[in-house]
Amino acid sequence: MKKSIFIILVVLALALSACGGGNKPSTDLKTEFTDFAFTPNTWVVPAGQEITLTVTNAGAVIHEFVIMKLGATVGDDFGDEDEDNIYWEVEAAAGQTLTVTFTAPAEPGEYQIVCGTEGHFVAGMLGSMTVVAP
Ligand SMILES: [Cu+2]
Repeated sequence: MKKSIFIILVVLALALSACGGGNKPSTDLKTEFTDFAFTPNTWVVPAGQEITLTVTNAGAVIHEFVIMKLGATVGDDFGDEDEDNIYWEVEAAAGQTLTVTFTAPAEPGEYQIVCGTEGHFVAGMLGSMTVVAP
C-alpha cells in the first residue's frame, strides 16, 4: 500500500515537471492561439527583463496577445475604452508564427492577458502573466 502511494507521487512529480511553462520565471515564452484560447494561458516572467515570445496562430481567424497594464482588466469585452490600458500587444494572422520581444513590466504583479479581437474575450480567450522580482 505504502509503495503504491510512493509510485503515484513519483508519477505526479514527473507529470508536473514535464509541464514546462509552469511557475518558474522565464524569458522565453510560447503560446498557441486557437479559436478561442491561449495554450498555455499563464506565464511567469522576471520584472524588467527582455522577453522573447513565440506565438503560433493555429486558429482560423486573427488573434491578439494583449498585456493589460497592472490593475487594468477588461470589462464585458475588449473595446475602445481598453486601448489606453494596453501595456504591449502583438497580433498574428491565421496560420502565422511570430517570434517577438518585449520588455517585461518593471512592477511585479499579475497582469491580465486578453485577445483584443472583438468577441474573443467573451469567448474565454484570456490568461494571466505574473511578473516577479528578478
Ligand atoms: Cu482571439
